[in-house]
Amino acid sequence: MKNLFIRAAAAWLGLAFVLLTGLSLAGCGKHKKAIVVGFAQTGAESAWRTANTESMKAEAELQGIILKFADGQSKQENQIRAIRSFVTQGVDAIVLAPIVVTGWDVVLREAKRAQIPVVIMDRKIETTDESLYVTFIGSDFYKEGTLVADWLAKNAGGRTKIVELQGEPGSAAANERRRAFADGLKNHPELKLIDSQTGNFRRSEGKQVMEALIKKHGKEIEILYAHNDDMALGAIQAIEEAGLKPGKDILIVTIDAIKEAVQAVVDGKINCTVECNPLFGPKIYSTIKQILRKETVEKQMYNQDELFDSTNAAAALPTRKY
Ligand code: GYE
Repeated sequence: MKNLFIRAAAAWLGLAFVLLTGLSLAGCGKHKKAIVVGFAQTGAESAWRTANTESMKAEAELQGIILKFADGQSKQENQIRAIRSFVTQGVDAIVLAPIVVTGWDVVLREAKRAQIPVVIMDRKIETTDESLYVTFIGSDFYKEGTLVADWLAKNAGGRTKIVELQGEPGSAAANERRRAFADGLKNHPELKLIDSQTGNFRRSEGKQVMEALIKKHGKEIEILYAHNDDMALGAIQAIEEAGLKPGKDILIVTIDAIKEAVQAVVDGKINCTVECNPLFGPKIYSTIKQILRKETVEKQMYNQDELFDSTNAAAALPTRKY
């Protein structure tokens, strides 16, 4: 009797043990530690940027990634401070959208020493040590500038005098879009850049600077090349307020292809906008997961972009996502 009781108790204990370990193992699987990513964003200077931030936040949520988001408010020192704090917090990976190309080596070395992988996104950096980041993911800005110049060469229709609204000085986006356009014009000596000023990728500054350019050059301006849609849309206000017709009196070519700009192409106020897709949160996180699994990834990954003008803007408009 006593024996039987001991055996039954032992059997129960054994069963309980198996159940408990099974449960806790299953629990481990379910509550696998979430990946923590620190993201140093430039700021919120444009519609492109807002769409990019939204893509990074929404996708993190979808994938169960904990995103620590730092808005740099258009200042490099804020971004540097954010990276330092990510290092102190011991995040699993850091994503940096560098506002300017230079000045990152010191802080990136701190991340490297802490063995935190860094993904550079959107804009490139210049560094003497390429091992300070794992990969770059973003658009090919040089190609974008080339597409604009080529489009103009074919469609300027006898117009020759160009003014340029540049993006943030020192940013990869402004540098490359400017350089590619200038290179493109070399093959078309009839096209002439008569002035070039920064509008910092912002709509209000695009308007102000265009006002000043119209005051300075008057009717001489035949073409406007803006490094992004926000500045082009600001400039359109200035052009209309000066009693001129955007898209007709002044041809307008720009970059980003935000929905509002594609609409302006349909309305005939912008003549061409080259896409720069900001919706690459999914690509960023899938790459981070590969890196954390110790897989090798390519050093540069470019997003696919296309061009919109009067031939395809109307068809594209309903499915534009940003
Ligand atoms: O074109 C502009 C934004 O770096 C690609 O920055 C980005 C640029 C984009 O403010 O609208």
